[in-house]
Amino acid sequence: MLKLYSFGPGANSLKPLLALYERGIPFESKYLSAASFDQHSDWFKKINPNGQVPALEHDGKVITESTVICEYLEDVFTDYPSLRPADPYLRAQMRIWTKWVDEYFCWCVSTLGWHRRIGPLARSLSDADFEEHVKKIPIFEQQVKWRRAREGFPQEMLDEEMRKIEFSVRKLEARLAESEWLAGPEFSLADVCNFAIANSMEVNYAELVNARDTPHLLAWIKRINARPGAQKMFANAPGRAPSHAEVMADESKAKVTL
Ligand SMILES: N[C@@H](CCC(=O)N[C@@H](CS)C(=O)NCC(=O)O)C(=O)O
Repeated sequence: MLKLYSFGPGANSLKPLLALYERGIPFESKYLSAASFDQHSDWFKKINPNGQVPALEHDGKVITESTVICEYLEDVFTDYPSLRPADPYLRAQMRIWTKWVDEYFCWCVSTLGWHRRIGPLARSLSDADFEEHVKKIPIFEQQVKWRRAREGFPQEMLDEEMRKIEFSVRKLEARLAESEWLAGPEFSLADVCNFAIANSMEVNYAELVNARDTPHLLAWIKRINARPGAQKMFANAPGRAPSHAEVMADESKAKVTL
């Protein structure tokens, strides 16, 4: 039994989703709604006590951390096409890129995402409802992030994160100008994990990611979107998650099919 809990094909959830579709590994997909705070519900915290997606359930065991899940799938499902280069040097390059996403690229994009999306969601709640939700968040740092998003991140923090995003975009563009894929000649987990964060940048950071300034990055995003695995993943994605107001107006929308 292989089951992936995720928010659907975006950010950290996209990494194992795309790896599974690319490799053709059969699995059961369970989508959670961020707008309904499913990740902080008691039933999900029994699966991942951190209250975060993605989480993989395999034969009664739970694996968390998006990049670790991708590596686990490689270690266990060896009969399927691999997204890890066989050559040790190229595999090391792949890991340098996945580590970079997890430790740098993901964080700056995440802060701006929380500022733009989670802030309005958090402010749409009454003080009492907000405090009720925060109590259910298991990671202290995430509680702080929810509070910060609600009250507004300090401008100097947003400026610094934007500087890091610009640096990240330039770094990806430079690498993709010299190589078709990030870790070398083959499509690998390096591409999967960076694509998870970069895919929406043409829309969310159009001033940085566009045909004039980052033609190679844009072509790479389009190449990955055109792959059969990605197409299948997006075709099977859940519809737009209902907004918090919609969930409040109609409780049935808050339910997740489990
Ligand atoms: N390091 C973790 C981060 C997981 C994470 O940040 N998940 C986000 C979605 S991309 C989440 O569940 N956010 C909801 C929350 O923290 O309330 C990973 O790579 O899996």
